Amino acid sequence: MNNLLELIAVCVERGKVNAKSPYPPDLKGQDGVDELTKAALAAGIDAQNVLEQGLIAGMNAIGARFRRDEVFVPDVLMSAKAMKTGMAHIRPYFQSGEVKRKGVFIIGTVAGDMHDIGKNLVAMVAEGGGYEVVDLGIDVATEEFLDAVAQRPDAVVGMSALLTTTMINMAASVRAMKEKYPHTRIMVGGAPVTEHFAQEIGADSYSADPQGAVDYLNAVVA
Ligand code: B1M
Repeated sequence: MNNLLELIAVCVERGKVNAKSPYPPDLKGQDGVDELTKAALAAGIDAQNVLEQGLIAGMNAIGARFRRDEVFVPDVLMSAKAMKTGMAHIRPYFQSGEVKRKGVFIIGTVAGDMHDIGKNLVAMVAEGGGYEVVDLGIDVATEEFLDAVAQRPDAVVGMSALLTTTMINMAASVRAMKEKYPHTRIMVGGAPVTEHFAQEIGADSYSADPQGAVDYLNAVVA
């Protein structure tokens, strides 16, 4: 049984979606996350364990390797695709309440900024880390962040900025959020953002990469 969970984790880490998928070449013809997740559930393995010890373990592994520059953006995208295939089998268990997510993470790229590749990676790795992700997209106005928190008051908020010009908008959004919802935790990131800047604008945390974002979520939510 544990062997199945380990296989799921390896397939998520390697981006092996299903048996038909030719990627990665050395796993061609072998079952992927799709078949293995189905098999694990059919074998009666607890869905929460399939999620945590299989799918999330695999995403954590790829997130850590990405942080160490051992793999690149396309590798993480393939892992996220594989993870999604497995999540489709777990979804009914979320709906029945049998499987729980760790918490809610609202994320968006700040106003005026259209860059979303990094933000999407953070969202995928956070989802892979066991969080429900509310992705507000790009060019997110302060009001949209505030509205999202009004609907999900327990959420942690993530803001991404890729332009030095939109870092100013990030500062404004953080300020407004802290005025209206002082207890809401805010994490910021994006290429020009620094730890120093995060502190200066009153954000609770800065993360340089997706795994750092998940580490922060685990520290404050779990
Ligand atoms: Co733009 N762009 N761009 N661009 N673009 C940059 C950012 C730039 C550095 C290029 C350059 O000049 N060398 C420059 C910014 C300069 C500056 O601000 N000082 C720039 C510019 C100027 C512009 C335009 C103004 C260009 C123009 O029109 N004249 C324009 C702005 C549009 C707008 O947003 N209003 C523009 C447009 C675009 C495209 C649309 C063409 C495209 C975006 C496509 C898309 O995102 N869908 C684009 C791209 C692709 C880039 C570069 C080449 C790559 C960005 C990227 O996706 N990196 C970029 C140059 C570069 O970085 N080499 C550039 C890969 C991604 C995985 O990394 O986003 O840093 P990153 O995310 C990382 C971390 O930062 C972190 O995790 C991710 C994974 O490690 N992270 C977080 C990100 N968000 C996080 C949030 C967190 C935690 C971690 O917690 C919440």
